Amino acid sequence: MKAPYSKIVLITGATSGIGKATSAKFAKQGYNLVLTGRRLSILEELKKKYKRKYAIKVKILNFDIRNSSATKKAFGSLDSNWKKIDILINNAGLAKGFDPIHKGKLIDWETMIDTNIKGLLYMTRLVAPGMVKRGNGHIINICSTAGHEVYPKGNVYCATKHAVDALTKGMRLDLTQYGLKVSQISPGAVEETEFSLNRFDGDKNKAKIYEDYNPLTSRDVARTIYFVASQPQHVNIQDVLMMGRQQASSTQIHRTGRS
Ligand code: NDP
Ligand code: 8X3
Repeated sequence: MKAPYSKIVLITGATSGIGKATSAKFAKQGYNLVLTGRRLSILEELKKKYKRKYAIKVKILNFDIRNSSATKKAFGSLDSNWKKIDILINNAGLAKGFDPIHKGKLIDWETMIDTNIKGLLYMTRLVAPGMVKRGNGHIINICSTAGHEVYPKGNVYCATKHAVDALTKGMRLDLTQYGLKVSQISPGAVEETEFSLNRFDGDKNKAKIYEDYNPLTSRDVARTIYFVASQPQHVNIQDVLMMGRQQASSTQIHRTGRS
């Protein structure tokens, strides 16, 4: 099904996991896409695939979102029509490390803060002024259950996601008066992502945390993001807190097997 008109969706962190699944969902619905990430070859593959399969237009922006000038330069490379973003999905983010606070690595803390908080802010600062000028736009931040509760050894990751929660609320307070919507999605554990592998620095054994229960899949989250984005103009879903059926909270997962 084609979108009602050629809306443009910018998705940060589209090379993997939730961002990639979300790009597939919006592509299928006929939206034009701006896809970002550091891995150029994956962005190029997605662009080729979506253009062929869905006849949509796709732009790719290849940059590190921790770098404010690289982010500005990448967004600035779009022509004026492509800069008119209808939906910004602030998804790029990660967890690094799983240590108690007295053993945490500074580099992990800096990576999470620079990506999850500062990167989200850089992108928003570039896209939001155009939305305000046009009196229209939707910002969807990817938060987490970790933005609503804190778990042992989650310290800094949880702090960055609490910051995302605060920023979603702050953005909404500032932008509603201009006709913008601001939403967030707060998922529990999600598989079909590189999240766990990144958190444990590529250690495949430590990253095996989904084998004895069914967490959410990246497609579950993508479907929910699309649902939030496709509500009637007068409706804004502010937050969706979602977990797999066997997860009750960050610390309570019933590892009773997979179906
Ligand atoms: P993935 O690791 O699969 O995807 C992360 C994406 O972020 C990749 O596309 C990656 O692209 C991009 N990214 C990371 N760092 C940077 C950077 N410095 N510059 C640009 N892009 C970057 O993880 P998920 O899909 O799971 O994560 C997506 C979001 O969902 C994150 O914000 C995460 O915190 C959140 N989340 C994840 C959950 C989970 O259990 N998986 C649960 C709740 C929330 P590239 O490497 O190409 O740069
Ligand atoms: C990802 C979910 O529980 O690993 O944000 O923090 S969790």
